[in-house]
Amino acid sequence: MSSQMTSGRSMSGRRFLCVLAVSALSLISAAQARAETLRVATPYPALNFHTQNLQAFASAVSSATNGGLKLEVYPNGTLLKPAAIFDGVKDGKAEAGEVMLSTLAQRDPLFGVDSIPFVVSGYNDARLLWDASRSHIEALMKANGLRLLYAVPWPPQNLYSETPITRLSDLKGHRLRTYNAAQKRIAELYGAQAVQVEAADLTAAIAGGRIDTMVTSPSTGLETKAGQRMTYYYKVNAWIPKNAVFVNEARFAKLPPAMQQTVLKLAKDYETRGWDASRQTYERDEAELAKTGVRVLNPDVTLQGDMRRLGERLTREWLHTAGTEEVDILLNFENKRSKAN
Ligand code: PCA
Repeated sequence: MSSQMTSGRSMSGRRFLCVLAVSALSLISAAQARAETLRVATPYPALNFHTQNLQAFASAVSSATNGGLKLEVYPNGTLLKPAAIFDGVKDGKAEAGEVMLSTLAQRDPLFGVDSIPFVVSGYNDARLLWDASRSHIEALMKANGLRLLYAVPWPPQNLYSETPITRLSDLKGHRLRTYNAAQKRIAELYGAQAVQVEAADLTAAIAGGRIDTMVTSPSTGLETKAGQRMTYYYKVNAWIPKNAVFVNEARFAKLPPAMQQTVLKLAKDYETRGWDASRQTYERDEAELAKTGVRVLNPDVTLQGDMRRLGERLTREWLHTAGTEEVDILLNFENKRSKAN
């Protein structure tokens, strides 16, 4: 009797545990069912510092929401082709994306404000220009159904070449790799052939000799083994372009409000981290580039003069296509800069 009771008690105890386990499992699967996933498309390689910052942002979002929100990062244009990311996120083919802002300059000159040559002279200037332009870019994204999360700069853009360049007219006849409208204009002005190449195809384009000159960061030069062909590298410091990470606004609005706040707060943190990473990457990658046989050079006085004139010309041209809003941004930037110096 007493043994029956014991076993009866233990049976009901076991049943109780089973019920507990089953309901715990169903709670977990309900949470998983509720877990939100946003796919993030980026054109850039997994090991690039932008993508690593994005991955770290995604992990931070996942931890802060206890796995409730997952950002799945697809590097190298694997989810959407680089040129299709902006429209793809707008149209809901991916929930979020990363693009370099100036690749969108043909849609609106505002997107090209950070790639007018020789407007900023370094990271501090780049930061002031971002302070002056951020709200405008945010509004422009919003008008496209997108929510800006953060923006992080590439290191300064320098000139690579297979042969020495002492003046800009030396670009004549070269195959200049281009990634935005400003670079196409430079090719046109100096009689170079513009060859549009996405970052994901750049290693092959260099190895295959499709291009013999380019303007990009030491990071991208290193990642694409530029030094195997282009052993001249001039620190012209042409501009500091930024990548922006954004999400489809309608999709974002469907997330629980607390989750939205978490994402926006972390986006701020990862913008700051991204800027720091960019500065550190610049120094490090330029030193690494030199080790691969690239001659890291300061531009000749003639080249410097040409660059200054090019900057003035492209600023004028940009202002022609721009409206009062764009002019205001540059004035606001100049004001901030004169106060800072
Ligand atoms: N690397 C990217 C964009 C700017 C940069 O430094 C590229 O060359 O495509």
